Amino acid sequence: MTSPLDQKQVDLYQREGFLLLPQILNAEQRQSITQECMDCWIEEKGPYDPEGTWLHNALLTDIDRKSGKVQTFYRNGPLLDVAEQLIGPNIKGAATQLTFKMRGNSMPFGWHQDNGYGQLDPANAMTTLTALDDADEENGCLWVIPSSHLRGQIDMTDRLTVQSKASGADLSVEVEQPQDARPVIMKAGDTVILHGHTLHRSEGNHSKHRDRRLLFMRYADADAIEVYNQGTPRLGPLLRGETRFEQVRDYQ
Ligand SMILES: O=C(O)CCC(=O)C(=O)O
Repeated sequence: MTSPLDQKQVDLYQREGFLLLPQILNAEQRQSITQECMDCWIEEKGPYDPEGTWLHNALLTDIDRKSGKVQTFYRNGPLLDVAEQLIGPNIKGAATQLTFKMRGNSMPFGWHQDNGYGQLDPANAMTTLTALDDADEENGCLWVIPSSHLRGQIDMTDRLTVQSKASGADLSVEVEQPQDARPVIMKAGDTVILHGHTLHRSEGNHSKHRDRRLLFMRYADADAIEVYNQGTPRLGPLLRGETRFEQVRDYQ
């Protein structure tokens, strides 16, 4: 394995719970992935609908199954080496989705931990969010609370009947010290890596002319189980190393 991150980046990720990686996709790669993602989005959802629900306007799940370019990026792209460096030698893909905030969509997304949705054990899973557009405070960039992952998992047991974000379950939490929060300003093609316990949120997109589209891909330890699903393995493709779960080994 190549080690894409230097020690300073690894230390920063461990200390702050997030890490910005510039230009994981170059302009040409980003444009062609974006085009394919948009084709999938329009086919399934049509254009942004101001009357639509949050779910309708924000998420398209399993995008790796719909876009060949996303699948290649997810299964064989440079973020896999990052996952191996930060998680360990045995890696599976845990989820993909488009998470969009089109111009005019002013709905915020509250503070949450990605491991609050479909909680995994071990919890060292990481989310990668790759910007398909420049993202800043005007068009609804992410905000994070640095080092919030060090406080661990927020207990969601009383909130959970359905585990999946795709179900529209709102698992946002009240946060005591949001003055620590930092905007994650991204150029199109940059990727931010989030630890599964890092609290993050976004504001609405208040730009009249700019969409804010992100490609979400999550990687986990290949033996990670779903805590709220009787400890069954999270299904997803085995991407590196080994797993004790046959269902993951056989997953296509
Ligand atoms: O789309 C957004 O603004 C929020 C995305 C996010 O936090 C997530 O998908 O975990």
